[in-house]
Amino acid sequence: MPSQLRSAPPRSSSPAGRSRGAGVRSALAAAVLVAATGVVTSATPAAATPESSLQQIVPAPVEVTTRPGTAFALTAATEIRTQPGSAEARRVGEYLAGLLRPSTGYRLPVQPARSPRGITLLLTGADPRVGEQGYQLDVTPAAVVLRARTADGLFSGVQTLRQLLPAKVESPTRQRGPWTVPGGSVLDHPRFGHRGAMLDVARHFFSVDEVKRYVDQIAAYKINRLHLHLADDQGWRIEIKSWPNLAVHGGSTEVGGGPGGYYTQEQYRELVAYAASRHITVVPEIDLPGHTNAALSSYPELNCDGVAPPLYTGTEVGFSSLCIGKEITYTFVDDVLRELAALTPGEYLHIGGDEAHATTEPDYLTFMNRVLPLVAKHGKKATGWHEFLKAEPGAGAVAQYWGTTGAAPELAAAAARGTTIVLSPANRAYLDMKYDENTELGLSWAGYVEVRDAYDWNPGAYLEGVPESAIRGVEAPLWTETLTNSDEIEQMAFPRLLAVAELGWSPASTHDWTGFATRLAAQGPRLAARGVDYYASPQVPWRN
Ligand code: TNX
Repeated sequence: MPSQLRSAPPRSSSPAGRSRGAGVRSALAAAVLVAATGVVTSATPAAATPESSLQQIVPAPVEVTTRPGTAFALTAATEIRTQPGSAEARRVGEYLAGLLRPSTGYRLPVQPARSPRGITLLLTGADPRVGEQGYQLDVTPAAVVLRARTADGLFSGVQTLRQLLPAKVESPTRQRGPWTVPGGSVLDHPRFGHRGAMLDVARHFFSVDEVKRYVDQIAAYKINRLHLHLADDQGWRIEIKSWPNLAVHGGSTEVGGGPGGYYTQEQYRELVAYAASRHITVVPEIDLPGHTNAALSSYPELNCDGVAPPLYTGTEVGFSSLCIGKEITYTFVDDVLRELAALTPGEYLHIGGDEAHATTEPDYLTFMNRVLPLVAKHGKKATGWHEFLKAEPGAGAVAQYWGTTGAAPELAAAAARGTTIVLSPANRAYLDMKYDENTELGLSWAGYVEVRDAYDWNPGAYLEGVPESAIRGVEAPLWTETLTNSDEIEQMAFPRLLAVAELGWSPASTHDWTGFATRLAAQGPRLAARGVDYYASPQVPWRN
């Protein structure tokens, strides 16, 4: 271990009032470091010694081969070449160029590949082991060649490639080179198909631009699902044309009484398209039948007593329920799901189902048994918080586990029926839990979640009696009772999101806390260069 490793976090240079996160933007200047792994030891004749290493990638790849002493140099003359005839590959090439142009200042023209020179993105010739989402990356002094079977795979490979360039490549402003990529190869593919992040835009509303910013950051770590929690007691955030008051009234406030807001259908489509351009599928959630005060406040007829409650700006859960016995409830849900399905290209609609403490058990079952077929009627599959398993949704449904023990017999029974599971254990994956007793933001009902807690568990063996084959993947939810802007989102999400991303992507054989912490340290300057004010956990040997 290099002697400059330290166990204390770098001190914050953040403005007053932002002390909670120990912001580390200041670390950037000092962050241009030689890799800790010692792979690259001598300068190459062709290029300067790379600052980055194939051993530092997050999430850890399946197979890495280093070729010490060799490197590729990105220069003003470098071109990006993509699979001839593929618009998708070209778009990934344009995305890569968009990442590299601001800091390098190079033109990096994107054109069809004729020969593998410069940086070449191909949909042919990949090792079959890469599967549908993986990639193969070869870096020689002559070229960087990225191969995959799909554009998803190329996109993931691009995320690896950017980590092989110096950290300052992430800067939004022009930096001085050299821009050297260490020589070697990567063969990579994900452990799980679902690598999710959830953002609660209901407790506090976040603008389209704030959500896009989050999308860009999660995409860098190969997250491929964005679950948007679009409706809760405190706010309804999506325009529904057949029930306009949901957004206009139900979206008009948030926790603490702020102005709230909602996405027009056009804005939501824009968000979905933006996420798709980062190879991320949006999974929209309308939480039902509880967590519905904003809807109940918007339409008196949805209440059993016909009286609309006031809007709610507190943070209690479990006090609201749609009226299970009224037919109009199902007309309402049908309309909402129809409109949402039409706006959402992804396969899944999330119908919530959690913490329905104000709904009796028989009513809950009645409700779910009416609503599950509505999801199917609109051409989608249902996903829900694990409580919805009480209604025994059919094979094809996905349950999202948010418990904290892993002991959940109903999950094992559901898995045996063909239900698959996304894991979001609250004491591991909840990004809104405080890191420790000094964290100002966040909650602590599931305990403190330090970086090591977020990393040190095995999704494949977490749920008692559930085989890894029933696990679709992992998801890190970010609830926003205490969070109001991108800076606060980032302090809670980073660096823990990287832990969950790695659990979702990397083979179990790479799991090692010390190794992860070292690789995470190398991500610090990258996050900082992107302007992400991450929490400098004392568990991570940040280098500065
Ligand atoms: C539980 S876990 C909730 C949310 C809260 C969150 C706060 C789950 C499905 N529901 O309503 O926002 O805790 O951590």
